[in-house]
Amino acid sequence: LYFFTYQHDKQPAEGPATVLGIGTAVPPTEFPQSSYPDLFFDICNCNEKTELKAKFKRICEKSGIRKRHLFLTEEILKANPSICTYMEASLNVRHDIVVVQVPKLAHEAAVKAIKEWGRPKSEITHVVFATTSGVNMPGADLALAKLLGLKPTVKRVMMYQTGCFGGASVLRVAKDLAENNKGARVLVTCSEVTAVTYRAPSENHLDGLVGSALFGDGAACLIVGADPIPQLERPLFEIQSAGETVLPESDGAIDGHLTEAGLIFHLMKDVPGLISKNIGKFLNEARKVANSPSWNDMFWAVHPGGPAILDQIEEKLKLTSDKLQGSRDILSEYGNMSSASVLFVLDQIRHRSKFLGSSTTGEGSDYGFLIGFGPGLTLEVLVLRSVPTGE
Ligand code: WCA
Repeated sequence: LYFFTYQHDKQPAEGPATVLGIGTAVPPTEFPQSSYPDLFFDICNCNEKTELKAKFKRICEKSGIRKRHLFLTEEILKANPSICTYMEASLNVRHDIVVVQVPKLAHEAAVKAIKEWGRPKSEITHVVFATTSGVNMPGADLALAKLLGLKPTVKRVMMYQTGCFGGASVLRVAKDLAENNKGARVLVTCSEVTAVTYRAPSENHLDGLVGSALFGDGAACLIVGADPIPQLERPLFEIQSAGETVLPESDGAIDGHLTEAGLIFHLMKDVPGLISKNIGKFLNEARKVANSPSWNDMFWAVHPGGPAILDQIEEKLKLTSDKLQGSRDILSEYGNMSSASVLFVLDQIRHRSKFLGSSTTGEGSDYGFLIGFGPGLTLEVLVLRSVPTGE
């Protein structure tokens, strides 16, 4: 009977979806950015490409990254040379890695999120999972549910190939699930392992160099539910609204194609310009939900896609330098972890709030944005409300 328990009576919750726990995880091997160009060109047998290596060094120096964590160690790469050979058929090798590692890293993050939430995992009713690191049937959502030992009736949503905006999409979906199903507790996960995008340097793919300098591995997990049980569940943020748009004249600015040689990314140079030029209009609509506080009266969890994007948003919206510090901290310590990044940033903001002795989990602000962007160019924005810290 347990396997077939079916929920007939669907009632909406009373309050908004709230974040009740956050956990993150990264692979153990750290790669300092300062020594990465030597290591990368060595492993890929490309040391004779001196100009390309000098360009890669320039990109690394301007990346805003101190270190990244990657599953692909020198040892694993040496054992799998097809991954390090430009455009060689290698999808099978890459998939063998990510199909196992993506749910494994998600599991590590989920255990931490569930611990913070403090409730038994049998209370999890839904799983929402996004990754751009490989595809599989059944998906990473079921693999995670099995690793955690969730009940077989848990309702799953798997979102493959969203790219970097997936971190906001999972929360938009979780919000609808939590608010439309009384008592729902949604396990929300993004997990990315760059074994699918790792690519040897080539003069024919200069935007690939940018990816090789920026991308990192990581997983983040949040528990989302409405109407927290007093004393037993502690809200960290409320999700007030969620919206999505496609930026004008942005076709092809970021795209990715899954090929025999893995996932090939294309980035136009103008991505930072396209985002900063268009973001204000959409955010102006979104901030009406929060009674239109000024930009600097809000907290900002922005996907750290690259330092130029953060710099240009900061400049365009005249944000004070502390507003994007959470995003810069995560970029510096982990690189661009695609969908997982913005969830790491939200985690960092509540930790910063504690560190700074702020009055709310939003660094002292009541309202804030969580902003994801990626292929499309798609922009996803959530308006969040922080909670008092008691400081
Ligand atoms: C370039 C480019 C370019 C600059 N093409 N050359 C999916 C799965 C995963 O597992 C992980 C991740 C993902 C998905 C991730 C994404 O979707 S990322 C998309 C968002 N990110 C970006 O678009 C990167 C934004 N760019 C930057 O942050 C900076 O431009 C950058 C760190 C790359 C460089 O810093 P800069 O702009 O301050 O410096 P420069 O001097 O303008 O650029 C350094 C070099 O990089 C220049 O070459 P050179 O020879 O003159 O030194 C630029 O031409 C080159 N460059 N962007 C190809 N898109």
